[in-house]
Amino acid sequence: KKLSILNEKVISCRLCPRLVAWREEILKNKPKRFSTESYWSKPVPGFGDPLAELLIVGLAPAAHGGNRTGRIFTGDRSGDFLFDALYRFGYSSSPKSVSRDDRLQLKNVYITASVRCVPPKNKPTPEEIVNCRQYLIEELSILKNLKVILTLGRIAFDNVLTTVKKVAETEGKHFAWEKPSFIHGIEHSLPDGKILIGSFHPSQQNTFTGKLTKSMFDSVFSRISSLLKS
Ligand code: DU
Ligand code: SF4
Repeated sequence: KKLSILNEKVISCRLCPRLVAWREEILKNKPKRFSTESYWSKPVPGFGDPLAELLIVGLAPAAHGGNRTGRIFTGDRSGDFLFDALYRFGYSSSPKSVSRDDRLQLKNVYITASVRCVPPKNKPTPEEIVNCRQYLIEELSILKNLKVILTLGRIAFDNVLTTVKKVAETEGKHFAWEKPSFIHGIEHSLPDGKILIGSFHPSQQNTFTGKLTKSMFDSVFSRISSLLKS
């Protein structure tokens, strides 16, 4: 319930003028295979199991992926790579996420992004990341069972660290920490006991070049499975 209220708020957000304008540009340049499709063309909310122990944080929706379908990591190659792994590890009812009404269900995982609107060149500005942080803060507070946060890419990793630090500060907890630097497979214990894991992002750029292989990604999910079991 709280999540659906939050998601309604996200969907109507227009805080970042550059991104509101960019989605209009995208509509003018649909690729042929989607030329007759009507695009979601709004902020893309998080999706998944409200009781999740695992939160996955990506970068931002893709122009012809999440921005088209309205579901995060859905309708593009990054999403295909992610949902295939989620299915094989028992988190998704289907290996392929197609659209908001394909009836796919996630179990024990919730997926969100650092920035919920598609940015030009997949590169949000620091200001846009700050604008969108409030929604991640709300998700972190609503998802009561979280034990592990998997971030995809450096931006998501840094954003979660900064977000957790800001939340702690607003609660009057001050702690000095050496900010861990991002490498694939990094595992870092957060002050509240959650475990933060960093993976390379499953973008085509990484998966087609072999920077992130299926077996590297599987290792990350194997590790998460054993963390959640213990
Ligand atoms: O209507 P709802 O049960 O709150 O679900 C909204 C949305 O979230 C639905 O499209 C499926 C997804 N979802 C899920 O993937 N896993 C769950 O355990 C519950 C909901
Ligand atoms: Fe709002 Fe986030 Fe979209 Fe900016 S990126 S307009 S803060 S939903």
